[in-house]
Amino acid sequence: MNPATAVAPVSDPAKAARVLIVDDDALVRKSTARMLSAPGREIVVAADAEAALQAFRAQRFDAIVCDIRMPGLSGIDLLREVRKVDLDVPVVLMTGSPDIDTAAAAVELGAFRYLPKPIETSEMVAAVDRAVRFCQLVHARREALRLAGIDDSQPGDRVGLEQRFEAALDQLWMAFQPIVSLEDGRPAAYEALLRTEEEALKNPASFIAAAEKLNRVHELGRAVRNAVAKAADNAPDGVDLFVNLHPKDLLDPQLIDPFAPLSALAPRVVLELTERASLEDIAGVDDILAELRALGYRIAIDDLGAGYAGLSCLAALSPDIVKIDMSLIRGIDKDPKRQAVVASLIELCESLSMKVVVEGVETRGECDQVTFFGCTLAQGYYFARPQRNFSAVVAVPSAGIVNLDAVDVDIDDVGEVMGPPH
Ligand code: G
Ligand code: MN
Repeated sequence: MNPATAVAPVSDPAKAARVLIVDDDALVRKSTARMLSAPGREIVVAADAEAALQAFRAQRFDAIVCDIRMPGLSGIDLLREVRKVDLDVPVVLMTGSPDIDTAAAAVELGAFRYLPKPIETSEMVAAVDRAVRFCQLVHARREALRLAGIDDSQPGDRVGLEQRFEAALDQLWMAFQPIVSLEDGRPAAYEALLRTEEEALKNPASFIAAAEKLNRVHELGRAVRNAVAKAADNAPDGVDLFVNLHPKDLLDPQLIDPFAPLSALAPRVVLELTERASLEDIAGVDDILAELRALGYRIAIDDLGAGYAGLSCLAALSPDIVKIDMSLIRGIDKDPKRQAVVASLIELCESLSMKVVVEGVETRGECDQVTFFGCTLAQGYYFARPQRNFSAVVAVPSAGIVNLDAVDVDIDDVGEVMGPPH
């Protein structure tokens, strides 16, 4: 490749729509560029996929027109690389030898069109015109969402979402937040919270929504449980681990497999099921819960007070532990209504032999208030944020800051305002 000729703008760079043409055949490159030149369009040509990628990384394009068979990286390889960073740019593939494999790959990677050569000028122009308009529509829609204050960080197309989801799974890790004993200020347990380094799915709610959209909830659940089992080696002795379940996880045979990695730890694990989601659609939930208990797991109902769990759900779960949602705790020291509700919840749960954990304690006042109501277990930023390690640094009103062990504090600030938990 001669870098001087590999990438060259051949029309006015000040114009709006930018099209990248990639073909190893100089004649095709030239004729395609000529076909597509038009006022208001900038054409950039590249003689191979490597050069195209370089150009693509340097500037935004509204469409890419690319030959499939080229020396070095193929057009399919180029499309795959492009999709790793850009889920929207339309790619029109051209090929002199159409076949099932490349056509299937083109579909899978979200190619915009797959055109067998020779390609009529009118056909090429129409395909690229449409591609450019689509690209502009996607950008305009993004802009509109942004104006409306809607977060559109979730990749739109399935291929892109799948790739992001894969990357998120690869970079999955668990944060741990202590559940503190209000009696002695020590962590009695830790809740494991889903985290990933993948930028697009950094918010755990988006990560879970992606799993739901792609029908890969079980895969995510297994990854979480395996990661917890692995991290448990570093957990202090004697503390329990709380692990969030998606309702659909209940239908995964791996959950009740005695040889699954988490099953070995079942006696020290509490599985949280959120009150926000319905368990009604889960067939045979009673039997599954019984199997989980037989393995040694305990069950908690999460976010109590934030969902719609009726008597039947509570009775079916018969949770060992009830976690009171943070919306009931927020400002409880100044709010007689919340005080009345939480006090009676604590009393009722205790009369049913269910342990209570209050969630989302952020201030000294909130902590004092729930302690006064007889609550003995609490979780929240007031004590510690979710962290990479098993943080032993907690603050309690009686003792002030308790630093039990020297630990590297690695504060995790991601996704603190979330939808469904995990
Ligand atoms: O619903 P669930 O309890 O699983 O939700 C846990 C989420 O709440 C985690 O993302 C965690 O980071 C967040 N969280 C934990 N403690 C607090 C807190 O004190 N305040 C707020 N706003 N969020 C918290
Ligand atoms: Mn939870």
